[in-house]
Amino acid sequence: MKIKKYICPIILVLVCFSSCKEGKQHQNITQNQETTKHHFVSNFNEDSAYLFVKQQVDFGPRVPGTKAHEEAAEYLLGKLLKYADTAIIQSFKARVYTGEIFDSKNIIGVFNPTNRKRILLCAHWDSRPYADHDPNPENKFTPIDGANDGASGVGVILEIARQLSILKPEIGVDIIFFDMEDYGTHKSKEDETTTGEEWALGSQYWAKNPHTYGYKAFYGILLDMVGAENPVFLKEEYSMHFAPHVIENIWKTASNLGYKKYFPEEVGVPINDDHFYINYYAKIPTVNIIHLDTSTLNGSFFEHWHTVEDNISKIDPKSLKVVGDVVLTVVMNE
Ligand code: AHN
Ligand code: ZN
Repeated sequence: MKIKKYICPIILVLVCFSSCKEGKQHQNITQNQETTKHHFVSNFNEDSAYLFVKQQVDFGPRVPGTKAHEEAAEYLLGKLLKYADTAIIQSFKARVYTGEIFDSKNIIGVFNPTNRKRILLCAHWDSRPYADHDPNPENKFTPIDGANDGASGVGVILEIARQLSILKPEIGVDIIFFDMEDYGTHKSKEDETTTGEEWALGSQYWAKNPHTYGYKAFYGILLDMVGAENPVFLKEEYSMHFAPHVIENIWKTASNLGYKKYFPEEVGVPINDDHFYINYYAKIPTVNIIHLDTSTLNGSFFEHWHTVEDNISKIDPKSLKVVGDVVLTVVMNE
């Protein structure tokens, strides 16, 4: 009896091994083809993405006109030169709401420059010069680290760039790190002349003067504040207006990956952010993946938005992984 018990499964395995060998091999090939086409498995590394966020924050607040801003630009260009096929800096002068003019830099990396099918991935790399939403009045003119507001999106995209340098897909991918997103009017200085166009100066410049003449992409994805603990990404309203098909693709991918809790089927408020100008001037359908949790106290953005608390301690590698997996999978499934 004892012997029978052991022999039976072995015989079964042997019989199956010889008789099903051909069929099984065939099945494997079909599965592999499907794997590369529709079931890409993301190896996005959250520790690597976290390090990319920390390295930016370690320069200090990346406020235009400061040494930290200059050093961070060098760092970001170096990373894109390493991972992409080419990388360039688009220099421009930006006039902010105070009338001051700053030398500014959009930092751009290009994968597969000759492919006409392209996707644009972007985030802003500057950090806000003032914590004007800080509850402590003493902090209201203190520059912020912008670990979440700025560095998180850039960190996720740098890790995607590193993954693409390994995966080498055929699709064209352009990465743009926009400067001068966050130099908008200080809360205490808003008046009837404030329009909202004081923000997102880097994307406004690029959308009117793209780095290549007549630049087009199939669609764009902007990341903004993607690194806080337990983020909720609602379907931001401008994104729904300009690029509903991109939203549906991203939210479906997130659901397939088991990330529905972070990407619920819910529409959020419109946000005046870089993607608006890419849609409006460059006419590239672009969505904003932005932490918009209507259940939080301050209405929509993440809790420590434009406060001195937006530092590295608020970054959760798990959140970087969620967003990185989703965006990398969307790109690789194209
Ligand atoms: C305003 O609320 C004016 N802009 C939101 C865009 C933004 C600022 N994202 C990060 N910082
Ligand atoms: Zn901001």
